[in-house]
Amino acid sequence: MPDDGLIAIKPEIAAKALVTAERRAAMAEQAATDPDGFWRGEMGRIAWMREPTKIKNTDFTGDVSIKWFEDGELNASVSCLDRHIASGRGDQVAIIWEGDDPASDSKTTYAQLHARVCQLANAMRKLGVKKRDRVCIYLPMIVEAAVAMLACARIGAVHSIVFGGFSPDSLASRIQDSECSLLITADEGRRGGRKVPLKVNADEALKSCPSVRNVIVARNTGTAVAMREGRDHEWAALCDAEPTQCEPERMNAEDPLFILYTSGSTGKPKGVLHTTGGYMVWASFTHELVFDYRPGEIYWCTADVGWVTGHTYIVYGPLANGAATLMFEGVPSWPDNGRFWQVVDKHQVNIFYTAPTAIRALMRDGEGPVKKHKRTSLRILGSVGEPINPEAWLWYYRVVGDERCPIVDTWWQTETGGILISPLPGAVAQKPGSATLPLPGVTPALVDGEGKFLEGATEGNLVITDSWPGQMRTVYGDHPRFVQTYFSTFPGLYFTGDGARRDADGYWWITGRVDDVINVAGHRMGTAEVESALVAHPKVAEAAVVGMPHELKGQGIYCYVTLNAGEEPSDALRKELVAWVRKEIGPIATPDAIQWAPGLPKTRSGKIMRRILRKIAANETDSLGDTSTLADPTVVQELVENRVG
Ligand code: 6R9
Repeated sequence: MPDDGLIAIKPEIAAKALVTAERRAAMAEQAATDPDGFWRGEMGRIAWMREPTKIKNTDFTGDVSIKWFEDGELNASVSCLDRHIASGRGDQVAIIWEGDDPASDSKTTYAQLHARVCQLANAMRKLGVKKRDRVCIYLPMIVEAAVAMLACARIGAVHSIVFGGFSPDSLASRIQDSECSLLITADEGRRGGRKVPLKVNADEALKSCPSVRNVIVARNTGTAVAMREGRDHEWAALCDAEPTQCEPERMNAEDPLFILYTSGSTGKPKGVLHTTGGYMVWASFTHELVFDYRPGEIYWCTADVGWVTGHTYIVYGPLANGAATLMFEGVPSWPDNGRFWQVVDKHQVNIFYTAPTAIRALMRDGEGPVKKHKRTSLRILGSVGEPINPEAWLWYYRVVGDERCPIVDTWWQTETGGILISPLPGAVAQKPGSATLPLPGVTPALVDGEGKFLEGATEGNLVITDSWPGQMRTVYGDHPRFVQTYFSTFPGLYFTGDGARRDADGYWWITGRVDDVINVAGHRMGTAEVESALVAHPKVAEAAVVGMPHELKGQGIYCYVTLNAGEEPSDALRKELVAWVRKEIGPIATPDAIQWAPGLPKTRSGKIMRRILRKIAANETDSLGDTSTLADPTVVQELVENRVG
């Protein structure tokens, strides 16, 4: 089959699909011609305390202002909990938790989850946490993570989750940026049989975080950890005696729900801010449509709640839709590489959503570990985080899904709040490697370097021409940076930072970032962050970091390092620098290659020419292009000769 070959919509899926091709077309048409009418029709998917009368009020020009449902009032936790209980679904399972250790699991019903959320919310109020206060969550993949998110939402506090794999420094800078007053963490996390010292990391981070007045510590592994008197509280001791009811805060639709830090091409990670009404509508809408979700189905997204995928598609989307959402603490390869499929059978998972990097890693081990498990419960398979290469797509489709399950390749970003481009299982024929078509209400376009719209089958910069309810509203504390980052490259358009191709059928193929952001195993990283970690080392004078093709991770981290005068390159120093970056940022930023660079290719104005460095890292040294504008073209030859790998 050619890469572009269509895989037809499955008749058995289409016959029962929530959204058929005709319905999708009608929705897209209405969303385009009458957005207010369309979204007024969709907003009822969440619970409002006061129904909005104003729907869309957005402007991508000037100061950029994005408001949806602006006079509506609601509480996100009510949409995820109370109303399901009110409609008699309190005893239904909300969260299926599967531990890192295959022998440990648990089920939490909607009623139980509601009670735990209320208890924590009451405890947080007693600690003085108020509406709009920021709360940092640094937790492993345990039920407490969802409880903490929803408890924040309950009292109107803004959560900022920091991935448990981040270092104390990364945690500290995120806490400082949004001046969190409370940190919720655990003694330790577990991953692949190993332990992650969360409380130890948190204590280290808090040395430079004076804003944090209280710390709540969940017991996970039970390891003894230091507890500072007056600041640190045991979760159970704090919550167990609290009432299991808690009055939800009335929030305006545009009040913030959460901040999530993400990497950009320059500077420190940005605090992406999402608000309540539009985000919740988008989370529910996309979760239901893209996964063709039906009440009673078991749904599993393998992401970590530390990433946006975990926010929207483990917690808010599935719980808003009353789903049973599976939370997995472990990794795909432990105790063995059949773990995903063993969990699928054990919990009879119907919808499974993971990342290409996991699929590629499992593909390497062949069909055996997959075929050992039945997987007959599976109905829909999803992919997210990076472009999925057609080989991995086909393997996922044939081996994991037995050619029975449609694959939804979902393109979106932390900034977009939820999925923007993806097939709908019963409405869009698929092409391996293509995210296919935009969801109703989403208007992608391609522009050239000058911002001129490109028509027809072509490739260019991916922009979105108009707002959708789940869009980020600002960069926390820095609105000018929001405008500058997303709306200044192509004025009046939201620039995604991605490149894309549109084929003759109008299908979208995301080609990857066109800026200095790299995507390592589905994790976004700014090359500037790795560079600043490297130059912080006392022996390093200068560093340039680029992405390089990597078989499993999609992209690997390739670092060019210039040492201070008098310092000698050595294998020991190389190892030291790798360990240094891991410590500064976290294990996800582990460099894959370090090349000693006596000089870097710079223009006469001193700009590093990354285009050349990318080519060398990718071993495409016969197509380096024009090097005549370099201040010293000879450095290129030196770098080519001493390429690593
Ligand atoms: C949800 C998430 C966003 C960047 C995005 C793009 C890449 C995500 C993709 C994809 C191709 C897909 N990306 N999904 N590329 N096909 N289906 O991953 O958010 O961590 O902010 O990353 O990831 O490059 O710009 P985030």
